[in-house]
Amino acid sequence: LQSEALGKVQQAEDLKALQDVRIAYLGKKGPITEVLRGMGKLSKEERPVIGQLANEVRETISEAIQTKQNKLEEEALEKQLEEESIDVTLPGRPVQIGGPHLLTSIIEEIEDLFIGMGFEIKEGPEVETDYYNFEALNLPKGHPARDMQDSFYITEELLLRTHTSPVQARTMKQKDGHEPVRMICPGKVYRRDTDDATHSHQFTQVEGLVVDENIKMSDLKGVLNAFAKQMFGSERDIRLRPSFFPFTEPSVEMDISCKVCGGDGCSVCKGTGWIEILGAGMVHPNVLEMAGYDPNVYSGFAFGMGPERIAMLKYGVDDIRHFYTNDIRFLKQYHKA
Ligand code: FA5
Repeated sequence: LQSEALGKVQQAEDLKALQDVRIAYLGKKGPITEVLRGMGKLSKEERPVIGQLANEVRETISEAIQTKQNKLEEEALEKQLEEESIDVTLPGRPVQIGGPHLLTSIIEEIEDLFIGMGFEIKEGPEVETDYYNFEALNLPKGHPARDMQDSFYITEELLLRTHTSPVQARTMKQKDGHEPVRMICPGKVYRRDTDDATHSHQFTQVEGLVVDENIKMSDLKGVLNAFAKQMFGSERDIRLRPSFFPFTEPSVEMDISCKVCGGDGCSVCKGTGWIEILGAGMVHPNVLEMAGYDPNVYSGFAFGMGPERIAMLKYGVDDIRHFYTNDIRFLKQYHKA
C-alpha cells in the first residue's frame, strides 16, 4: 500500500492531482483510516503492532505528499516569475501627450500681456441676468441695440451671456463706486448666430475695463496699440474706426493691419489690408453712474476682443469651426514642444 501511494505521489503533476492522492490514501474513506477503525476487532497482541505500522505508513505518505507539494509550489512560482519578468531593454510604447488647446494658449498669452500692464483677471457667470447683460450696460428692455446680440434666454430674466461686458458692471459694483478699476475678464459667451467660417454660436471674449480719474481716449489707444504690437509684432499698425455700442461713448472698432498673412490680398483680411479684432470705447456716463461711480469725477475705457479672431489672424486659421470640432490633427499643430 505504501509503495503504491508513494508511486502515485511521484506521478502527481499538479497540486490538484496531489490533493486527490491525499484524499484517496489518507482521507476518511481511505485504506489507512479503515485499518485504524478496524483495530477493535484485533487481538490484544496484534493491536500495537498493526497500530504502529499503520501510523508509520500514514507518516511516510504524508511526508512524501508534503515534500511533493513544496516542490510543485516552487515550480509554479518559478514559472510565474519567468512569465512575468520585464524586459527592460524593450523600447517603450510612445505615449500620446496632450497639450493646451490653441484658444487656451491665446487667452493665456493675452492675460500675460495685460498682467504685464498692471491689469487684474476677473471672472463672471456664463448664465447671466438680463440686468447685468443688458440693463446695467445702458441697454434697457426694448432697446433696439439688443438685436445686435441675438440671445439664448433661459427665463425672461436669465440668459446665456452674449458678451463679457456684464463683468464690467459686476466689477465696478464690487469696488463700491470709488476704487480705480484695471481688469480683464476672459470667458465663454453665447449668441444665436448661425455658424459659418467666422461666426460661432459659442465663442470666447476677453473684456477689458479701466476706470479712474482722468482716463482719456488716448489711454485706450495706447493700451490697445501696446497689446497689438506685442501680440502680432512691432511692424503691425492699428486703426480705430467710429462705431456704436450703447455702453460706450464714443465707441470704436479696432482693426489691425494685415501684413502677417502676406499683405492686402489675403483671405482673412478680405482684400482691405485690415481686419477687425475688437470693439471698444469710453465707458458711457450712464454705465458709470448705474455702477455707483460719479461720472463727473471718474472716466474709463473698455474693450471686448474675440480670441478666436486673434488666433485666426496670428496663425492663419481660415475657419472658426476648427476650434470647436476638435480634430486632433488640427489641435496638435499648435502644441508647444
Ligand atoms: C461686443 O460684444 C461688445 N461687448 C464689445 C465691447 C466691449 C465694446 C467693451 C465696447 C466696450 P461685438 O458684438 O462686436 O461687441 O463682439 C466683439 C468681438 O467678438 C468681435 O470683434 C469678434 O471678434 C467677436 N465675435 C462677435 N460675434 C462672434 C461670433 N458669432 N463668433 C465669433 N466671434 C464673434
